[in-house]
Amino acid sequence: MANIMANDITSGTSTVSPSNSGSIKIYRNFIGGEFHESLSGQTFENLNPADTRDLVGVFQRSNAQDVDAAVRAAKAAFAKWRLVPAPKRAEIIYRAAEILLSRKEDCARQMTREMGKVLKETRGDVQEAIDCAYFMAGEGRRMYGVTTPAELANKAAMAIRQPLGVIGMITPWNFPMAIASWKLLPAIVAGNCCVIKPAEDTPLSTFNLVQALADAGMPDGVINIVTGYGPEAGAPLLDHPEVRAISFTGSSKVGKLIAQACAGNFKRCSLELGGKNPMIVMDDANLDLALEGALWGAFGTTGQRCTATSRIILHKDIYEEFATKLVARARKLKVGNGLDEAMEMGPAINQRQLDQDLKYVEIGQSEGAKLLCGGNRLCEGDHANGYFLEPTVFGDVTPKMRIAQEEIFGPVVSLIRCESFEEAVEFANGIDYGLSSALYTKDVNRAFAAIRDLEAGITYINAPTIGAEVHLPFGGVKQTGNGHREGGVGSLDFYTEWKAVYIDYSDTLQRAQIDNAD
Ligand code: UN1
Repeated sequence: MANIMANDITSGTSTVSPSNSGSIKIYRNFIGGEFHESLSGQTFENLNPADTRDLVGVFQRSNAQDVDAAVRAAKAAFAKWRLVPAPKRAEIIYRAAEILLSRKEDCARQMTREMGKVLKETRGDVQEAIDCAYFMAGEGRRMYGVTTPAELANKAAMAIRQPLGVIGMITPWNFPMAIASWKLLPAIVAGNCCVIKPAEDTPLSTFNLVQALADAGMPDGVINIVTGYGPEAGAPLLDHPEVRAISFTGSSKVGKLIAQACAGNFKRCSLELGGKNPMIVMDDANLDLALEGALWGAFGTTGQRCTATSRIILHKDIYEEFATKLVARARKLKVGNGLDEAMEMGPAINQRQLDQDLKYVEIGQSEGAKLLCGGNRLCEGDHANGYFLEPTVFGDVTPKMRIAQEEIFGPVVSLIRCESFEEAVEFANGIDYGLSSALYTKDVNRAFAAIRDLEAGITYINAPTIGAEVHLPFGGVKQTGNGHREGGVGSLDFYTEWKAVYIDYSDTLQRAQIDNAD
């Protein structure tokens, strides 16, 4: 099988990183089972956000010509891949799951280096890809369609799933392997071929995932990787006439541009966008449990999840107690390089994200919220070369403040006081987004009312807003997306076309709606 990992390049070049002991890894685009340098002749560096002296690798800065080559390779592979029986496609995915399992620790460590989140979490990210692989391998043996009686005698009717062709994927940096797996695995089990453009901050984890598939026997060209920046390497995928569908996870702002580009040529497009996820804590809740949930939901992954708990709506009777306890615990969180097992929270992904977090700290203060803890960049000692921010809690936030409305994507959480359950639900729903939501209560009636009334694609009862499992639908309402779901069987709906099939075995012309009308 093609080894798609980097060739070790003996250095001597000027880009050698001191912490890489004289050798750097250069990764090439993976196209048609081979490695190609970008025709742009340019590369970019993938740096560790916890320590920017650590160069993870050098990747191709691709352009439209590279994308075109990848799409052509995918199209050529599709001619054969579509004819491989789905259970056979699934066997490759199953084997890839086993391979990934054996490489879990290495993949997690590499992911922590490129993405920053702590090892416990990167192990979880790799595990999510493994789970997705096992699940999608099962789908290869199901791929259920529909058989149904025809309205005419001696006629059979059914609906079957068919692949689309070449799918373009643009993936984010926060779950660099899990989210790539949510897209790639249902796509290929259904018989499609893919071109994936991973986020420029975290391309290595996509290589690690695709390497496992290649080692498991995936034919050349079924998945192609083109690295680079959105406008240069992502945009050409949107415009390419041979790309039948685009799957994107990222910001609502970019999602709108993608939807517009796809609308122009009727390209199917799946968008997983922002969130501003509320956790409601009622006066009857187990407060200790809610506190653990809040810490994990708000500061896990440094708040860089679309599902992160970014608003905590507290019943007025428990507000003070909860706020005091949360602040005490947030102050104690160990922030640092995720490769150190003792750390609980890593850095922001890059300078731009850190700047955005800091900007919202200012915005929150200027609009009258009370900064209860955090808000500062950590830049002394071990933090000196990374993008670290203190876990930040704002109190006395009102529902229409910008920090309660806009996605920050950092370790910044807003506490909002409510008078009643009804008001909490109103606040929870009073935003543009609708991805995840949570309610802490012991009252089963309220729990079911919340499940019914919270405007979100996901509702947790007595658990924080993060922690989706791969066999359930993942996605949201309102500005969070355009109605598609990843995960679960439903994800196949995006990656397949339904074909209706009629087989008339009557040996006569039977006209539907006419010959059986009376
Ligand atoms: C994301 O928030 O970007 O549910 C994805 C979760 C993870 C996936 C999160 N399983 O938090």
